[in-house]
Order: sequence, then C-alpha cells, then structure tokens
Amino acid sequence: MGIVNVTPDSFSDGGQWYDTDVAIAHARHLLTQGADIIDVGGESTRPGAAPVTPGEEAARVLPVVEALAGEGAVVSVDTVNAATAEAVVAAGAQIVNDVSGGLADATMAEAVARAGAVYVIQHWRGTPETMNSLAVYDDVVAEVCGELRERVDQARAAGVQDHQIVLDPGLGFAKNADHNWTLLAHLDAVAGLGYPVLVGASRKRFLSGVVPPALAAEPLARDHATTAVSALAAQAGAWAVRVHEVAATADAVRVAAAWRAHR
Ligand code: PMM
Repeated sequence: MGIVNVTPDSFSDGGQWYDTDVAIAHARHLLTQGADIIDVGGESTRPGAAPVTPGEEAARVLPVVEALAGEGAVVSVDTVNAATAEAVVAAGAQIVNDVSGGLADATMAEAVARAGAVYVIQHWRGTPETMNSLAVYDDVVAEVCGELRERVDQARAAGVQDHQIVLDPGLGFAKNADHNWTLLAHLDAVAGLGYPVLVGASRKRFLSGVVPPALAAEPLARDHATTAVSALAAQAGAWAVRVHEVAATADAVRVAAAWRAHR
C-alpha cells in the first residue's frame, strides 16, 4: 500500500504531494514501482496538525481518488470522517482507512456498511493531541487486541460484515517505541483476531532507534528500516504494509511470499 498524503503538513512528506496533479503523478509512480493499493490522505494525524473540515478534506482527496479509480487502481482513503468516506467510495475508492477505528465519528461504521467498502480499523486512543499521554499499558498486546475487538464488535453491530474488515495495531498512535516493537513481535496475536492485518511503520520515529545516530532525526533515512519491517511483517502474515517508499518494500514482500511458497 503506497501512501499519497495530499496535505500541507504530514510528518514525513509534508506538502510534497499537496497538488492534485502532483499527487496523481506520484500515485502512478508508486503503482509502477509495485504498489497494489494507493492510500490517499487529506488530513494529517500528526499531533498538533491543523484541523481540517470534512469539506476541505474531501476537496483535497476527491479529484485524486476519481482519477486513480478511473484508471483501475485500488484506492484506499485515510479518513476518520463518515461524510468523506461516503464521498470517496462514491468516487471509486474501495477501502476506507480509519485510524480511529470508528472512535472519531460515531456514524463511520454505518457509512462503511452502507457503502460496502473494505474497512481498515486501526487502534488508537484519545485524539492526535492526547494520544501520547495515553501510551500506558500493562500488557500492550492484550490491551490493543482487546480494544480492537471492541471496535470490531461496534462495527459489526452497525452492519459492517466480517469480509469487509482489516485490522491495524496503529504503530505510533498512543504507543511508544517499545510498544511498537512489542506489537510487531506479536503480530500473530493481532492476526489471531481473525481478520487480515495492515501494518504502518513507514518512516515512523520509533525506527530512529535502529538507524545510525547521525541520521536518526531524518524521516527519509528510515526507509531501509521500513523495508526490513515490511519483509518481517509479511513473513509474520501481514495482509499489507503501508509505506511511503514502495519499490524496496514491494520487492521485500514478494521475497517473503516466495520464501513462504517454498517452505
Ligand atoms: N499511520 C499514519 C497515517 N495513517 N493508517 C493506517 N492504517 N496505519 C498507520 O499506521 C497509519 C495510517 C501516519 O503516517 P503518515 O503521516 O506518514 O501518513
């Protein structure tokens, strides 16, 4: 899953693709590099990011979704707003990627159920402003799995069907570096909930712990570590990995697939 953030302020590629034509061209490039899905986002979830109205968010992502879906691409949209989700599915998106797992907009699950889209339910706590203070767990794997299960139950009660659901442990969302690594090391527990698993580690701060100190502050210097996470996540059974730099990850997940196929 290749990322196209149509925002002026995302943490790792802020502003780079904040123009419809540039965003579409970038998405085409990621598809050429081997992406199977393009995840289009119109609102940054970075703590302190300027809030965006659903209208503004839709205006940013809709032309990109229409163009890519019109070319036959599988398009996902990163949104916590039901109104945006409905609009983008009508425009051809097949996946709604909700980093709040339904907590930000109580009408999201109903909207996804009506639209019939794939629904990525990500784990988070609080809001982008409060999530860092909520990164407190006795047993991060058990608690994240338990909270994801609650989100799944809520989505199913609103009419979302099992075949629509994908789960994401939400690396970096109300988690510190140790929490992220522990969740990665126990992806089988998340997969054990019975749904496909999406992993979003790309360029995140926790990866700075494994790159040379001189490069630690630079998000782009985390791409090789991201590729390694992609390979290991694929080996651990992830359904997809959400990344900024597609070429290396596309090869990494195909290496993992070939490896598995020959066992
Ligand atoms: N991370 C970000 C945004 N959206 N969606 C899912 N499903 N999983 C993630 O881990 C995730 C996400 C934040 O990263 P970005 O600002 O680079 O897009």
